[in-house]
Amino acid sequence: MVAGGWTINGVEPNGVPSHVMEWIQHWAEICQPTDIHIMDGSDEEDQMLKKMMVEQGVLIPLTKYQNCYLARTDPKDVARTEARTVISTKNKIDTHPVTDTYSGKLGHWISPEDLDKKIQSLFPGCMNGRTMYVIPFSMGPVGSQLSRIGIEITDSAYVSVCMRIMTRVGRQVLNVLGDSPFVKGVHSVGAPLKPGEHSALWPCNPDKVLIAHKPETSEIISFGSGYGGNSLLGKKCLALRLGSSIARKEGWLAEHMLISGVTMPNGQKKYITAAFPSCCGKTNLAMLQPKLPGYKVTVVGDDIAWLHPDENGQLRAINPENGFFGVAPGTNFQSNPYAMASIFKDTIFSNVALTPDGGVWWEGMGPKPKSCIDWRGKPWRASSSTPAAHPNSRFCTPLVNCPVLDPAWEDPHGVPVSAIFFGGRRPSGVPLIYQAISWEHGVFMGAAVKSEATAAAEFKGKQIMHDPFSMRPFFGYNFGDYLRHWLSIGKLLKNPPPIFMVNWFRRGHDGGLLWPGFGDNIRVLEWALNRSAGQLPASGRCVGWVPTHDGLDIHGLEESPDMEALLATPTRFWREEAAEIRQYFKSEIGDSLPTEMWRQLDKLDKRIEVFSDYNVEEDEYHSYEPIG
Ligand code: TSX
Ligand code: MN
Repeated sequence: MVAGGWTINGVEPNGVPSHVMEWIQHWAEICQPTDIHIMDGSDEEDQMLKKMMVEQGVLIPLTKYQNCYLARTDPKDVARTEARTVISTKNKIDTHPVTDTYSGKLGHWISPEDLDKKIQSLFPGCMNGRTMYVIPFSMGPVGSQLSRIGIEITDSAYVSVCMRIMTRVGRQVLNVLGDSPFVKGVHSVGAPLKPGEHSALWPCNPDKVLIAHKPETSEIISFGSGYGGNSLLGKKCLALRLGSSIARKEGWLAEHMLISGVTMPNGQKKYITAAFPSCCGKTNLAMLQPKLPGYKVTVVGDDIAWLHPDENGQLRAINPENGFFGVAPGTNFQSNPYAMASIFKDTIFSNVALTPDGGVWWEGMGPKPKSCIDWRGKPWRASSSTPAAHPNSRFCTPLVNCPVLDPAWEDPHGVPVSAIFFGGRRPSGVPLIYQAISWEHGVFMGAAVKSEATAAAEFKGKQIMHDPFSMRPFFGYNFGDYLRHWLSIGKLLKNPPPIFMVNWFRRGHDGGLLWPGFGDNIRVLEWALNRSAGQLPASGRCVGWVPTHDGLDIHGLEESPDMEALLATPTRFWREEAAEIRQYFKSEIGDSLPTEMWRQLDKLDKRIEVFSDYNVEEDEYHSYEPIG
């Protein structure tokens, strides 16, 4: 019995460390749940929770598949809520690089006092009529030196079953924890029930959403939203926002990156990491089906990488996650055959369409069904003008389902990193691939990443937006300090992995895409890995090292790509780009920007003029129709 009158799982709790019990009790007294359930992570528990949610109508069993379910969210709770996501530090400058021209784009700051007031106004009684689930979870293999333990309190059973997919959940985590500190996550959908009152199928409180991080005390507070990115606290909140802050203190990096193994025809295997903003196909690249004979790609992770310099000065990566939380629309047997082979068992879908045979459908999955039930639960016909699945609908699937999961996916020491990729969706000016001249130049390239706007966040329309390191919504501390930290990590590495920029999305004068992408991207990875092995010449240009005219293997492509157009570095474009980056650095980062970044920008300016004779001009900035 916990003081205050709660029994746990209906019994006396045992084996739960006392500092954990005290913390649970503290929040139970504030939130006033009906009962408390500490998750053990067992199959029986999982089935019990799913059965309960099916009876409540929260989950719909997908009879076409094995152990798959559909959840439909409230239409007001379909994505991360960036404007309501805050970091709380004593000093604003520890969160956001500038205080005078503060835009909030690189993180919203709130004072600890103001956050406390908000918590006190939101949480008392917020779990009335609900069960409080306690989820002990490990980010990274249980017991690995590189892993971190968190505990999430939530009043959502949906969150509990999704956390069990996305992280390692169970009592073994508490055994490893012992009396050590842990990351404290508190989540409530913010929809308490009065006695006898029925819950909404997707309880939430959109007007009062708050996603708060306290890096100074390792706490996460999430209120009002059940959407994954806001409520599965191990993912963006712990592994990226708090993670990046912990990593800075401890001398490693927490990044928004996929990790994949690439086995070459000679049998050699190299691991790569890659950071792309949303809508660039990170999950598709992570489990690429290569279209060059003899190549094999295996996946370690598709979203988050924790990168540690080891004692030999080698950078090593672990995936802190245990599952894929992927965007469904656009996923099909051509774009991502291995995702399609993963997601039709043990998966929780959110906001996809339900087909009459108990299956799922989404835009870009394949032929339209004649009719189905759309993500809002309304009848939908092929002639309907609204999408059947929400554009941000998701599959939540355990990594072990993936047929090309890398054998070292759970290696407690991580995998060695041979190359780091940045990328963006750039319709013009940016080559298919180029290589940084140095680690410092690579850090500059990461800082200058831009991409056509995202669907996952709340922005509308197509705009080319800055998304440095693809981390813009996920920085846990001052971006200027983050850049300094990246520069210092480079100095710890014996042979820093080469850094590349890729762009699958360049368009020609006619507006058509210049590169086939998908499985043919292996040709680009091949070039990068050969470069990193020092086996290829390259052409020095304003942006860095670009493939020579015959540098990339394009044999066997159905249509011969215009390599000249794909690799061009037009002078007029790059003058404008460099000036725009300078403006961005000045206004958004200001005095926090490391001097090395100004130096890199000056060097880029110089190279643009020195190499201007070599750079093909693009006639006009063309307009184009989006495809697909
Ligand atoms: O994921 C993508 N990748 C990486 C794949 C490993 N996408 C999808 C982005 C949205 C999530 C791509 N889209 C890629 C790509 O390389 N390239 C493109 C653009 C493109 C779209 C369609 C075709 C070619 C390129 N061709 C046809 O549809 C026939
Ligand atoms: Mn992501």
